Amino acid sequence: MSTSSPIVFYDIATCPPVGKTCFSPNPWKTRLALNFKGLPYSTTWVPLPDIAKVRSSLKVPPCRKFADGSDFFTLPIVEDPATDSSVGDSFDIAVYLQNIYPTSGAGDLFPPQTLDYVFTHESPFLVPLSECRESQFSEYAKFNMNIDAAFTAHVQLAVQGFQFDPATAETVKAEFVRRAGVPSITRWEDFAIVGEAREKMKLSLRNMLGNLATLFLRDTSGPFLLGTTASYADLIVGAWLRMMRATLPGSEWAEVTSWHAGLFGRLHDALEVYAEVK
Ligand SMILES: N[C@@H](CCC(=O)N[C@@H](CS)C(=O)NCC(=O)O)C(=O)O
Repeated sequence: MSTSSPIVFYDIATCPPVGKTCFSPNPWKTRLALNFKGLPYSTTWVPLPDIAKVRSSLKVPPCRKFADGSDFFTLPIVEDPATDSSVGDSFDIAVYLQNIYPTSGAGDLFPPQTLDYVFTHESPFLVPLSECRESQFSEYAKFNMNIDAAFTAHVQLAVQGFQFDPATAETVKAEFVRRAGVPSITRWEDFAIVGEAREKMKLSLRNMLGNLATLFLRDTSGPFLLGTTASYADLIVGAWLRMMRATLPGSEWAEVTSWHAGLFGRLHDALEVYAEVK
């Protein structure tokens, strides 16, 4: 199989400089996985309001729905000319890369391991997460879903730090307000969480990471879940950490990296080798 035509990776355009401000966690999972596999690829930056058009033009069906049941068109998508495939869900992309390029780059994205982390959340999310489908790597699929839930429950801490592309920022903010569909949110600024409520959510984030840390402490040779061997499970957590680093005020990111004896700061930094934006 030829890899001469590079893969095209579609990510969401953010504030210039291109590639310095990307914060979307699911595209980050894909970027980390592509770099882990050492595959040649280029990034196509898609303005958020154009995602539905681009996804439809690539004939990739939506993989997420809004609470009202309507289609939610998302990125990432990976288009691979080598197999004439387009894959449009970050988990499916990682599985695809593993199946098509099993030994490339750093090797196995899905080494067998127990990933028994469960996050429980009382109230439903404003926008439901993708469902966990049957997968060849079901332990990882469940972990992905639980990690998405765990970080999504704290995403309000990050929202005011989203660095939108100025060309579409106002449209995007208005769309997010519309999607929230709750009377208490009529302007973008209403998403902000400040003061005591913010401190409470930070404590909850700290506790959530503390529970997650117990999995990382099974092998203390670190910084990864399997000690010195990185897997897609580390990339899933690492992608959300990238999002947090890009969006939290610097002093709060410093707090996050100091919690739990610096475990998550070390994980974030250890994944820097797979974080190049191409
Ligand atoms: N299950 C999907 C979810 C993808 C997803 O939710 N992507 C978000 C960015 S992290 C998105 O494209 N949002 C577009 C929007 O909010 O309009 C995956 O893992 O790829």
